[in-house]
Amino acid sequence: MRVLTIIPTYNELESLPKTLGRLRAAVPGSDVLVVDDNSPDGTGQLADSIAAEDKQVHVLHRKGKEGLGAAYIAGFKWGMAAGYDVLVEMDADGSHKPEQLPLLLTAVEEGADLAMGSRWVPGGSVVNWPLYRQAISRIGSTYARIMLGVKIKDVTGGYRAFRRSTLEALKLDEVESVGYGFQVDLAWRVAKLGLKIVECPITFVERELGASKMSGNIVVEAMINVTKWGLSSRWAKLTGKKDAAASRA
Ligand SMILES: Nc1nc2c(ncn2[C@@H]2O[C@H](COP(=O)(O)OP(=O)(O)O)[C@@H](O)[C@H]2O)c(=O)[nH]1
Ligand SMILES: [Mg+2]
Repeated sequence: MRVLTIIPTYNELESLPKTLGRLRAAVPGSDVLVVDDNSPDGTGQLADSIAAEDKQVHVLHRKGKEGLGAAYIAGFKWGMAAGYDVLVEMDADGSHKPEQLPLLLTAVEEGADLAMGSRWVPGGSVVNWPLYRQAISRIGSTYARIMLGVKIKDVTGGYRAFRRSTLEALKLDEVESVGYGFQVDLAWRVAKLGLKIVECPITFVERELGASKMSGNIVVEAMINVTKWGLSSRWAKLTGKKDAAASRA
């Protein structure tokens, strides 16, 4: 299996080299694509200098900050065009331990169409994560689970390994959500296709360096979208009509 780990970056100058070093040591077989949104702090240039020394590291430069979702979609397209079999999502800030990537890759090897790192299954945990962030994550995941009828425990999590065929089955160009909404959107689309999703327990460690790009707007957008998708798919079931929101998948 040819594996590409995609790392989106926005102002991750301090974290990126550490995360890259750990990833290359933990899973030397995985190539890496850094997707930088023209970070003002020079993360993109730093990534270029690392890529110049390491043939397995690549950098995709984007014009400006367009959000996590847009960065991942550009990264997925790049990876699919380059022929990778598995495409991994990983944060730059060290929250997703590179040392736990083999758990996700093994799940895909054993048949998962999407392996998701999960904080909220037995064995999963969070370290140094503020209580309010834990509350947002748990409440958001529970709400999405009920609204959308998916079984996934950690539906906003962003440590994932997609089988290439899974991404090919999704209509990536129709995905517009950002932030957490993007992660929920993708997971829901995979679930609706009836593909095999496996949650693997991970230890999520709060970043030690740099600042979070999470904002209240991102949380509100995710909540509104989950409500819209959930209501629209219920309405479609009740009326027997095709679900406009659901049929996007
Ligand atoms: N390219 C790109 N990366 C982003 C953007 N927003 C966030 N990221 C990256 O996405 C990852 C997760 O963001 P982070 O701020 O750690 O969110 P948190 O963990 O929820 O607090 C990090 O690697 C960020 O640098 C964006 O607009 N563009
Ligand atoms: Mg983070």
